[in-house]
Amino acid sequence: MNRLIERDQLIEEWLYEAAKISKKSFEQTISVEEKTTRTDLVTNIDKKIEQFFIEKISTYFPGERVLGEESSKYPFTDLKGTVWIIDPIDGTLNFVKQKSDFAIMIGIYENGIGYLGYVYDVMRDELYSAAKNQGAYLNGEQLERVEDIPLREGLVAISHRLMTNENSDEARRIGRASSGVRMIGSAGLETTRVATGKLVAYIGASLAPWDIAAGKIIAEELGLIYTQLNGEIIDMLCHNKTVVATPSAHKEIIKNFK
Ligand code: 2AM
Ligand code: CA
Ligand code: CA
Ligand code: CA
Repeated sequence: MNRLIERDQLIEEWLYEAAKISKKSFEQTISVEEKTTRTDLVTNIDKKIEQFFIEKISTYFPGERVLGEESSKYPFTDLKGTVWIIDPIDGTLNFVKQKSDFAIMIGIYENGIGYLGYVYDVMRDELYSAAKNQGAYLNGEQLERVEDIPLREGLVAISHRLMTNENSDEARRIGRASSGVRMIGSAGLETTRVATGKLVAYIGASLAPWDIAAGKIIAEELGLIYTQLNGEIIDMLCHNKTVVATPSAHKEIIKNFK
């Protein structure tokens, strides 16, 4: 069997198993800890899912590195070789407070270049995936390239932190120039909304590689532009202020942050 298809099938099986761990946890008491602030949380389930992936990868793909939000030393020094960038639960605040709107995400990079990306919206049972130069898929159905809708004709998602802290004047200006602002609270799910044309852009405050890795591969396969907010390419070794958008919305948004 083709090695890529084999790898893809395994990853999908693991994602469904990880999703079961997350859903099963709703029947138990979840233990929640604060990391840096009262809104920066980690639960025992984030850690359990990340550990689950690390064990699978070391068994099936020994020698490939894993960079995971809850277990890796950050910032990273390089992305040499095959690197799995994992966010075990994207939208932990939503997971804890809403039991929905969270995603499990895996991006695989080869010497820094995105090669496979997965964003699994657990509660909607929607698996977004992409392989470089082979298109993006939703539950196995190929997604259409996104129409190049301008900012004024579309909805934008702007991160809570950007809206309430840094750059809030610019963020408000972009909001006013759009058809409306929406906030979900999961960078991965906001990116998949742009990927399906429901939003024209998502602006992230200070996203880590695991917030970006999977969604960026999916977005780029569909003709979207994913960069830093000043228009520079994403630095996958550190935090970035980000924008993922249609080409015309992207142009208009970065003008505001240059
Ligand atoms: P997380 O849930 O995996 O931490 C929330 O707006 C989005 O920003 C989520 O995708 C969240 O990912 C991400 N994020 C990154 N750093 C964060 C932080 N320090 N506090 C809250 N959310 C953060
Ligand atoms: Ca987190
Ligand atoms: Ca995240
Ligand atoms: Ca996370």
